[in-house]
Amino acid sequence: MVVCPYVLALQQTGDLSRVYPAFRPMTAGIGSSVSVTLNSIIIINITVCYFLEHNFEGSVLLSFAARYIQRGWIYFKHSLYYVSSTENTWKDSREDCLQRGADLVIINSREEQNFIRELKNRTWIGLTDTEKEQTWKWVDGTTPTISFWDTDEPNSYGGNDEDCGEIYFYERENSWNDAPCDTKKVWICEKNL
Ligand SMILES: [Ca+2]
Ligand SMILES: [Ca+2]
Ligand SMILES: [Ca+2]
Repeated sequence: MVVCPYVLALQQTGDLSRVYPAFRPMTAGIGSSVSVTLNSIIIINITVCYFLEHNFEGSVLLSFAARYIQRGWIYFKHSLYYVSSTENTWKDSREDCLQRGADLVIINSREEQNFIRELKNRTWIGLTDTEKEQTWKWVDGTTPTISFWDTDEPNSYGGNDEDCGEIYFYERENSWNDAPCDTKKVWICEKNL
């Protein structure tokens, strides 16, 4: 019998990096192919164990995640994240995410906010008030249940039209800023598993 003790823990915590210490989300921008390969091997092993101990659906989901991780996506708590290597407008950034089968990142919790900050980039997030000024909505049409605006933001700075959300000073937990949508920035896509 194959022993896969971490599968149980995986179910309990849903966090691969806690269950399997060798699994580390990569730091964006560094893009070490060593850690990509290592993470892929680990997640493939977990996939096999999951299949042996549990069910087909679970293992399909994990092998699906493994394919994304091989292409440089980062796993964190039931989502996969892609950090762009170039800069683009908010709209074109979103279009890129949609083409990757994802969308701009939606920040649902403090944990997710802090995970995104650790990627250490000034980035677009999936937040906009294009439809109605000062009514901020995520790209899935929901309004934020928790928000991390920086001091005095959103402010339409200098009377400019600032309708797109970004992570600006990522050193701070409250790091969101509204910025003009046609400026070019790095972006982060999120794909929920
Ligand atoms: Ca999210
Ligand atoms: Ca605005
Ligand atoms: Ca602003």
